[in-house]
Amino acid sequence: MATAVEEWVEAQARLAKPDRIVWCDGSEGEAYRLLEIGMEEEKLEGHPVFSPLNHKSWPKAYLHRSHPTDVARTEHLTFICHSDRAATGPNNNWMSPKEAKERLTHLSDGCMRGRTMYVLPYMMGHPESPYARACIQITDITYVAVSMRIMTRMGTFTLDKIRNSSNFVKGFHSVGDFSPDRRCIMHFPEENLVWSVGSGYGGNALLGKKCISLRIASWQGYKQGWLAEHMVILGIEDSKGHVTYVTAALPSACGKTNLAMMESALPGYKIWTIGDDIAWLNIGPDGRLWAINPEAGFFGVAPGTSDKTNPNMIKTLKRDLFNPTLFTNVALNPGTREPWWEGLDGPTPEYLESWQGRPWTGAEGTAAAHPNSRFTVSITNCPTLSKEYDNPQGVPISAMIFGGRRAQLIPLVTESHDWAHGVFMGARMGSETTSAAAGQTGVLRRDPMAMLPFCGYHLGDYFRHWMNIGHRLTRPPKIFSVNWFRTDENGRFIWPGFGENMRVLKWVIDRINGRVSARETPAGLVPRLEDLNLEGITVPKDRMEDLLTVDKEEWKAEVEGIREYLQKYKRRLPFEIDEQLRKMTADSE
Ligand code: GTP
Ligand code: SPV
Ligand code: MN
Repeated sequence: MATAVEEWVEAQARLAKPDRIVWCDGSEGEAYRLLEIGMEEEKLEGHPVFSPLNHKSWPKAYLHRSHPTDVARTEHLTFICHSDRAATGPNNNWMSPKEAKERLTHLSDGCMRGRTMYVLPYMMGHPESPYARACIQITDITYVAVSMRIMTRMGTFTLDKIRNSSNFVKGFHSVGDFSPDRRCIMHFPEENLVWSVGSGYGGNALLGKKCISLRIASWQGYKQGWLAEHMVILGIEDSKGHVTYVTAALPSACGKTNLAMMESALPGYKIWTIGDDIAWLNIGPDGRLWAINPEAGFFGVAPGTSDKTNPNMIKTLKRDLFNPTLFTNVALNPGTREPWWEGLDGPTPEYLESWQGRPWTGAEGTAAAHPNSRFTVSITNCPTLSKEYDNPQGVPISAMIFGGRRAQLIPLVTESHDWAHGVFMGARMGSETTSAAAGQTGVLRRDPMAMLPFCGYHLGDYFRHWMNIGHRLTRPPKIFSVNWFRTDENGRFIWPGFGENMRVLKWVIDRINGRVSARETPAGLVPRLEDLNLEGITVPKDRMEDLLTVDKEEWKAEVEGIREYLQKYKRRLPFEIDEQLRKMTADSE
């Protein structure tokens, strides 16, 4: 008798009509066989799906060039298809499940003709974790199959977990004809189903990531009493060897990966990496919040990654240990077959091919690597990987940090007064947009908890859910906000960032342990300058003061912006958020 998984896969095959079906076992050998197929058989815009890079300098590295219109998440083509439209909120595009299925059935009918359908059984989370989820994705491109092998725990053990139950999250993926007109990423939270056609890009196509581990999981968490968040998880070891675990939510391309594997500029401190993008948070029997990283790899932004900014990532990428490493839409030095991107160490090679494979001289005024070019690499290659990474229970969280990219106003670091104020701090976050999503960059948008594009239900209900989680925690983490991105009158970053961010994390730990006091501002509690370790830092003292000052007039405008934005969620906002809004408005007058 066919299992529920087999029945589902067969039904998808009847619709998509692939020439053949391959059930993947998730072995490393299989990943290399798929790479061979991608190098020899599959073509995309005339070039192979994969080409090998220089394996002397970049072991196991392969280049993938995407379709030129398929380089970032497309939020306007992303839908939540819930039977109750009101449940999805103004923060999501909605389509009725019936209409969405009709559209998808039409787009998917015969979409795999002449192609292979790969069936990928994988776990989000350690298979032994009570918080893990079993998932099945089908796809018709080797790029996605290999990427999923790197990004998740893929293997037949998943099928043993599922057995004959229907308790698995389903993902249908086809690149279709890559046309943006026939592209859509649809989520069916009531059916544990994601259906994505027309894109091969990360967040649109590696369905275990944003689609399942955030949009579907956030809805499950809402129903079941836990949180799925766009957060890094890291351990901070102090000079006495004590490790404090914290999470941090920053919007796309705002510094999560860099923070997760930072090389501390403060002697005696060390960062241990657990996750760089997604955290699942459950309340433990001890009344604390415990975090696991459901993923098994990094899908990181290439530009700006160097030995100076993120030496641990360069080491990860060059390590000859587990799995192939993929580079997507970076530039290529055709002479040496080495990948290149803006911000990489060393001189710019004389001759480069752009991310689209065309000769590049720099005269074009455009970047050689796409600004959202990325690498896909196994987390197990990371030299700072925490020994707790595979712990099925996760790690206990002492602080949560919200951040954004703000050229003005928002202080380097701020602490909230309590849980409700902290949730409000997350809810009011704004950030200037980046190239991780299609559309204009550098525009300020409100991005509550860095979850605006990823919360699978009404943000008003989400804020209430956060408040409820707080009521159930007897030892809640402290909540902070950070901003690494304040600029001077010439548009240059004032704060050096990267490894120097350790100075801010140290203050966070000192506050957790009650070692230092803090100063009140309209935005919350900020450090006294003398409590920050600034030894060896080049930022002048008055500039440092600026980074910790909240301009009253600018803050008033900010308060107005926040109020206007949160108005959208009005009827579903929890009363605690209303209270915080009132208090903030009164304090700013
Ligand atoms: P997603 O993978 O899209 O979720 O992005 P992310 O939040 O992991 O961002 P990532 O760490 O990849 O950083 C994105 C960009 O911000 C890169 O170009 C980094 O070089 C830059 N960046 C990261 N941290 C800092 C920092 O502390 N200061 C400054 N100025 N730039 C930073
Ligand atoms: C992000 O955009 O937040 C990413 C990359 O981490 S993607 O997987 O495309 O969502
Ligand atoms: Mn992300």
